[in-house]
Amino acid sequence: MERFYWSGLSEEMRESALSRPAAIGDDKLVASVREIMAGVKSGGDKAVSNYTAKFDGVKSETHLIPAEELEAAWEALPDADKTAIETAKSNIEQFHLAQRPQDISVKTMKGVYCRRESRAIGTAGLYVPGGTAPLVSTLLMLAIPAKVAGVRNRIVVTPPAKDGHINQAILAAAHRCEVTAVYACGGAQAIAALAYGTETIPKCDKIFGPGNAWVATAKSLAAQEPGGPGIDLPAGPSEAMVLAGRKSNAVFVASDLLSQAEHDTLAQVVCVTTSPDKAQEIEDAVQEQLQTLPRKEIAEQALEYARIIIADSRADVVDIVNRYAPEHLIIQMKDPEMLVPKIRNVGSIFLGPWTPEAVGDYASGTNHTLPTYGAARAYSGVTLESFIKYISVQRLTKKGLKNLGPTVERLATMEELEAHRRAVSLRLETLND
Ligand code: HSO
Ligand code: ZN
Repeated sequence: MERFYWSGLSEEMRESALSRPAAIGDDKLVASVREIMAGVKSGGDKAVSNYTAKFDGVKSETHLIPAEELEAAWEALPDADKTAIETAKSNIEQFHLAQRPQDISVKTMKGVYCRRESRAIGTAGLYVPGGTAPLVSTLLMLAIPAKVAGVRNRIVVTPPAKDGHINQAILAAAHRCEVTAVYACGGAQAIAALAYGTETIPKCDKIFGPGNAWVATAKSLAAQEPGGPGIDLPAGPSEAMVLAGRKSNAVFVASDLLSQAEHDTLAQVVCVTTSPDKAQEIEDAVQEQLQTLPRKEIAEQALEYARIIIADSRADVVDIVNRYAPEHLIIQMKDPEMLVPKIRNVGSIFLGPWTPEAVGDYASGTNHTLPTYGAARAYSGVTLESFIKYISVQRLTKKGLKNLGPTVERLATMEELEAHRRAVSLRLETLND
């Protein structure tokens, strides 16, 4: 892990100490993704099949997985796996159910009534990554809130493995979470299919889920098109920042750093500590645990971008967190709760030694679809509200228009929009008769 002493760094060096490895938005990548998307837009299912053959090495005419296959996958799942899915599902459901929005109704003036009501979006496209680690938990994190929010069509896409199959646990969880349909396709072509619709894959109103640079780029390009779908947030390669105090358990800290590093060669882990001795202890623990990890090679590559930053004070620690805006923040320092109010930019926070980041990834109840790459400065992670839109409704009584009308007439005159003024004046005249 590259080591930095924060107080000795210039502004420029601080920026570079907190820079990210992955290059989203790279010109060549954008051009390739654009081409794939145009291909799917004009070629539909056939184009999706061609790209699936090209990129995933899987030949198949159809992508829809029959509902019976989903049910069979659930039935065949070992009981212990079923129980784990049920427990995670129950916790995720509880936390997202509690997020149901309240309608708002306000009388802003006598006779002027304004309300806000919520509506679920109609069709949600849910991207579940496959690749080296098929993420059954991502299916839970997207499908459960979509259902709780009342989204009618919950469409899952997920890339097939080289043998053409989809991970059985993903299919089983899809059945248990009652998704509308699962399609075996991934990458930019799957996002394009959700954005434009094909003969078999429905066009979606909003696309959700994390993915590699191709998926993230396709999502943002789709969202930029006129009439294109909404997207949840820019979620790229995973990242974690761990804050370690003088007395923190180096083994625990190392395990959290590695649990992010094993995701992706482009994942980034950063440890911030106020203790140089602890920094060494943590680095040693990382090396020791790394040796026995089945995904050692991936984690090792990710560790090339890993940083360990030594800060002089808790105030500097907070400054580092807010500058970096990590997807996950694990606080293993004294009085972790005291730091929370000072932290502005982060996806999700994990407090104390008994809250490994992995609990939020799977089953505590919070959502693991979180903003990466500093997007936590402007975005929240997926919540129930991500699946909901708000509409406003207003009603004025005669008295209300008498009260408010002159204000609107005046403002319309200021903007020189005569038709607007008249829409009020004509009515007020009838009231004066
Ligand atoms: N840490 C990942 C989520 C995940 N981890 C899924 C394990 N499975 C991104 O937040
Ligand atoms: Zn994870």
